[in-house]
Amino acid sequence: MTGASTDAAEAVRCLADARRALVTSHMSPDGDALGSELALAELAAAFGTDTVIVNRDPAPAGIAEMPGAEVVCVAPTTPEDFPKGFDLVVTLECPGLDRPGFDGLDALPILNIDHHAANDRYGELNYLDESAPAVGEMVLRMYRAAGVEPSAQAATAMYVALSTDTGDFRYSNATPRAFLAAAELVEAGARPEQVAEWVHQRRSAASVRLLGEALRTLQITEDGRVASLSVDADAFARAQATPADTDGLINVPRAITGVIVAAFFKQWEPGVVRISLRSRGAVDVRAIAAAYGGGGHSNAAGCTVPGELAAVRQEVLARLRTLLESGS
Ligand SMILES: [Mn+2]
Repeated sequence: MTGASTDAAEAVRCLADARRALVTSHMSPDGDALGSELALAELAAAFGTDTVIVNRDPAPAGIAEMPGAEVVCVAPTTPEDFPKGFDLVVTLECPGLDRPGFDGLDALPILNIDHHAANDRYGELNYLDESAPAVGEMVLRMYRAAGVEPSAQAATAMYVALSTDTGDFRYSNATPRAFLAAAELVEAGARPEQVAEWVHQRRSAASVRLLGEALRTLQITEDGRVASLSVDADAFARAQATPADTDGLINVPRAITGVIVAAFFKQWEPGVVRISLRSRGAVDVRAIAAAYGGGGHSNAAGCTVPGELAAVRQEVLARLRTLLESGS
């Protein structure tokens, strides 16, 4: 272990010295995971380093349309010739070595590239930068350090990483660094309108039907501060939807004027209710999630509660009202 470094040039040397690298990211990969992997693989190729990208889970359908994504292997285990046929593992966006969902990655030296505040520093080299808006931006820094120009395809991949991790440049990590990187990537051939199409215009019909089901359950407290939605097993069946189709539903009640706390309850199987919570300002919904064994951040948390939907919803909403009344 060599500790942590924010020096992109060191990461470049590590990648360039390798003969063949296994590149991976976290389970349920997002735009930053996939975009960073593809861009890193192109950079590696510029040094003559072969790469195999392996993820445990497929990427969301729209994001998987980005050019080059077809080279990614989705598999439950590392390739048969791992570790023998490789001399480096590169993990992208993985604060812990459990995140990729593969056993035995530590059989080889690891180049750990991440921007999460809490990273276990499990790598031979840990290229970490918590002020980076996305890991994709850290990979762009590697291109700069190496003096390599990204192709339009790699620029697109890094733009996907950057725009998804910053919520289309709306979150607090939409820093000057993020905009500078975006300008450079668009200059290199990334097309924001094309990326927005992949990210935002690829909803499943089932998810839209499920939104209709969920909206019928909208409840707003009398003071207007708590809004909630739910989806039960019947609603899933009517919408022909799966749990993945609930992605982003929590943002609907959260967007209502005056709402401080938003909650979303889903019951897919008997006896288990999954809950997502969002809040504004000093209201700490993680405390509620933690009381049920869940976790997250102060303004975005989740938990799984045994029981049936109606009763769980009532109980959690009562707790949320108490939380708000306690002076937050
Ligand atoms: Mn990220």
